[in-house]
Amino acid sequence: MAPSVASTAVPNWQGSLLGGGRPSLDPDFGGLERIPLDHGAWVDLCHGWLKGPDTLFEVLSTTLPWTAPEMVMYDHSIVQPRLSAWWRPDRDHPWPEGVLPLARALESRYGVPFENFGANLYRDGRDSVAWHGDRLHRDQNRALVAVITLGAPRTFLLRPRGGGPSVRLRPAAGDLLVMGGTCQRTWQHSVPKTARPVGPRISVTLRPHPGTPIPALGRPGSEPRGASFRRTGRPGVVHGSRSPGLSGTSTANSRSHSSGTSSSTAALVEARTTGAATPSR
Ligand SMILES: O=C(O)CCC(=O)C(=O)O
Repeated sequence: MAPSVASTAVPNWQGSLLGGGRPSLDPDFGGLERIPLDHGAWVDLCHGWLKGPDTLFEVLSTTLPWTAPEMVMYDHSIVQPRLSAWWRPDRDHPWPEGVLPLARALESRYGVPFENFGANLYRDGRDSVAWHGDRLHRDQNRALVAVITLGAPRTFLLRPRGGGPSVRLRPAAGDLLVMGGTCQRTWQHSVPKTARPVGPRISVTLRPHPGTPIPALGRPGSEPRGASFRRTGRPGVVHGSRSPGLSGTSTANSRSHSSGTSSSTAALVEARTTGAATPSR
């Protein structure tokens, strides 16, 4: 593991006109679209789920213990072309400021605790992540991986593991993307490099702990709790065909996290309307 990298290593960061202010999330996941993929995989997209994403960007970029881990490629190791920080929060390793309310809101919607925190910092267009499915979740029939984008938009690609047309998404600051069903097993995703000038992007990733049973989201007639649920076959840009329709269900519950947090954490991100995203402890 490479040593920690100075968190001030975020070049060219400029917030947007509308991205500042106190972060608040939409507990109703308004406008959420489900993109059904082949082989039992799907992606949920909720544009503008988090208001004030620039404020959270500033907090996380300056407080997380960023590292540039090495990864083994064939017979040699290379430094990962992005910075990362991840852990499973507990009393000794608390949630980063502002992140627990996001995990709680996801738990409320998807019916399973999102206990593992990760973040990736793409400093500019040279940073990227290659095609992959999450290793820890590949053995599970179903998995959930939530990605919240802060900072600059970057292209996010998905392709079937066995080959086939790819799906191109472009999540922007405040957008929520959730990969579900068999997505980690039957599909791969990547954030490719770009030669265009782009500002830095942070992806906050939240996942249930590996091995946690995941409810079968998507049976017809029983949809996730408390939100409109627009079905679509058309993400921003699509290459190739996709399977129509949607199937599945969600059983929401209100299990609380056992992990610790600080009062400022809950204070930084708040539900935009009262109630649903309030921690249920
Ligand atoms: O940064 C992203 O949007 C993708 C993150 C990801 O794929 C990962 O960390 O496994």
